Amino acid sequence: MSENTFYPENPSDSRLETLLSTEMLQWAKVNGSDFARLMAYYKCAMMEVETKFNVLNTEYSLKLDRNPISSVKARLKKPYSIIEKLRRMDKEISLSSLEENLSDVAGVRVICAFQSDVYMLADALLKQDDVTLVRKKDYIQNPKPNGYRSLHLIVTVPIFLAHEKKVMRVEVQLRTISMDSWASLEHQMRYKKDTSFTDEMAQELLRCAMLSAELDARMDKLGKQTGCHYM
Ligand code: 0O2
Repeated sequence: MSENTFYPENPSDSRLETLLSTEMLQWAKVNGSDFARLMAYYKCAMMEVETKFNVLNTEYSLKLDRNPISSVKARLKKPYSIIEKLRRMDKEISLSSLEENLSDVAGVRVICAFQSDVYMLADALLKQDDVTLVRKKDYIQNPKPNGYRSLHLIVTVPIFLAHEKKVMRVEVQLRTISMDSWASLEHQMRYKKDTSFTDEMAQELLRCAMLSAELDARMDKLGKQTGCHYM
């Protein structure tokens, strides 16, 4: 993963890029320093959540004698993607609109060993008294039609600045290694420009997602039998 994104940048339509960069230049002239400050707040919130998971991993590794978290990745949405998403949502391009309409400016992805770890860590995070759940989407219990699985949480956390406290939204994606491997390959294939994605390919990808789900379920069962799970 590059530092600032979950996935490598997508190849994009050059006309859209030109259009957006003109708009971004105008926007940056008016909002530059306020935008930088807001992004710094999101970055702080992202670091808070990342730390919370690192702390939980350390604590659970003592109880379980293994690491429930394989890796934690964090990213801030790029200005280009922020404007693109606001446009797609038909929302105003402004700082207040960004704060109001986007929940994934700060993102933390937690890759877990077992599927049961996903729920154990989500519960532990949501029990913390400075974390508030805004929205939960369980794509593990209810996978997307293409087979995508992950647990998505939108939470708010406070950040403590020199003279004020701000409450910021962060998107948390929790998934197993197997879910992550499927999602990252699917993402690469979806953005492959020169090949059209046929229905047959989509069906094959869905079958791969089902195999990955079966693998997670069987590993979870083995994990239980071998005493890997937290009781
Ligand atoms: P990036 O670079 O990962 O941030 P919302 O954000 O809730 O307004 P939406 O689309 O309802 O909009 O959010 P949802 O369904 O919770 O999913 C958003 C993110 O989940 C995506 O972010 C992906 O990271 C991931 N995701 C969702 N569906 C898929 C999928 O089918 N395949 C893969 N590989 N990832 C998926 P972004 O903004 O696409 O990018």
